[in-house]
Amino acid sequence: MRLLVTGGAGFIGANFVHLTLRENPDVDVTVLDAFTYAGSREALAPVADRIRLVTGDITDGPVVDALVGAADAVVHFAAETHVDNALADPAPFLHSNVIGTFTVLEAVRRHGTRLHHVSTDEVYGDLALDDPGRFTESTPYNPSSPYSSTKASADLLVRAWVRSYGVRATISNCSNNYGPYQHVEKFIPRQITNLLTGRRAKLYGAGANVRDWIHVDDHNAAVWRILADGEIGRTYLIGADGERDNLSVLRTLLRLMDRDPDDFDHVTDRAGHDLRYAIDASALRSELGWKPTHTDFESGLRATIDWYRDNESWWGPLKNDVEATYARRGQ
Ligand code: NAD
Ligand code: TDX
Repeated sequence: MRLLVTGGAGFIGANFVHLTLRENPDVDVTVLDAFTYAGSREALAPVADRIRLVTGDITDGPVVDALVGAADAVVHFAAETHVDNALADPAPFLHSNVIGTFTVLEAVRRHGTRLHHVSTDEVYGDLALDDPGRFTESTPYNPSSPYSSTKASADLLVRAWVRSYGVRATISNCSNNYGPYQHVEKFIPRQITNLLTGRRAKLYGAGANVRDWIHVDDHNAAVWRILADGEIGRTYLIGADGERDNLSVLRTLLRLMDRDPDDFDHVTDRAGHDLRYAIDASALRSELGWKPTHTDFESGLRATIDWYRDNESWWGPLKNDVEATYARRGQ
């Protein structure tokens, strides 16, 4: 199989490339990535001689057309992904997430190439902290932020291209990922690297917001199940029953890193901060036989801490700029 991976130099995409080459070594992988601030050549360095790496923007029609035409399937990860950045400047999110997905869709329409579109649970908005329910495939879209509204827009474009043009696409909406190569702007790596560099951990507001954590390899294994056996036109929710409030996650990190439980600062809360995400992934489990393997969150966090401790050369050069940006925002 000739597979095109957009955004393959980002956190989830790079882990997807590594997983693919580990488990399906015969797959011929091409990565298309614009190498924004979030793209990393180092993340792909260990497999550089086994993939084709194209530097380019997913809004570049001719480049996307040529690569899609030469592929049997596309897994579309490329996007702007950080909610706080979207609040500060939404324009790149419209560009990459909406126009970029449109460009990919037009190419798969022309070539009849199979597409899997990677999306987020944030398209469903949020749940009340005391709501017993979880998101399902039929939960109405209700995005809150400039990030999630552009991801929702992209999902709706995919659905329309399936219905109107017969594009062979599936969609997955996954909860919060953690693991190696996640950018230090995101919650878990930010706290780990703050502590490793002698800074204090930073919690938005009171830390009562709940996220549903999944290891990146479990997410990517689910993407492979959907790519292989998913029903065209369907949306699959991906989650591993990992709901935790931010304060609990932070306290676990502090304990695992031998810090005092109160060794953190409360900082300015995020505007419009979604309260709670929770995924019901029973369709994926029952229909496609997927189940997560990283079910012990604490040991997943311990491995992630070890990875950041051992890979300061990867994240160190990014850290000061990210923290300077947060400081300007009072976070
Ligand atoms: P990331 O920010 O780490 O990586 C994004 C990658 O896309 C980078 O390599 C970047 O260079 C590339 N990119 C951005 N704009 C591009 C463009 N216009 N053209 C080409 N490449 C471009 O993101 P991530 O956390 O790996 O997320 C990957 C995908 O998974 C996204 O679509 C995101 O919405 C989705 N997702 C993420 C999570 C999560 O917890 N991180 C959860 C659910 C879904
Ligand atoms: O320093 C911080 N302190 C803090 O309390 C940061 C960076 C975040 N937070 C909070 C905000 C959220 O409630 O932690 C939670 C997680 O924050 P992020 O890592 O920014 O993730 P989130 O906003 O939940 O979105 C993530 O999951 C869904 C990804 O960034 C998205 O791309 C994905 O779609």
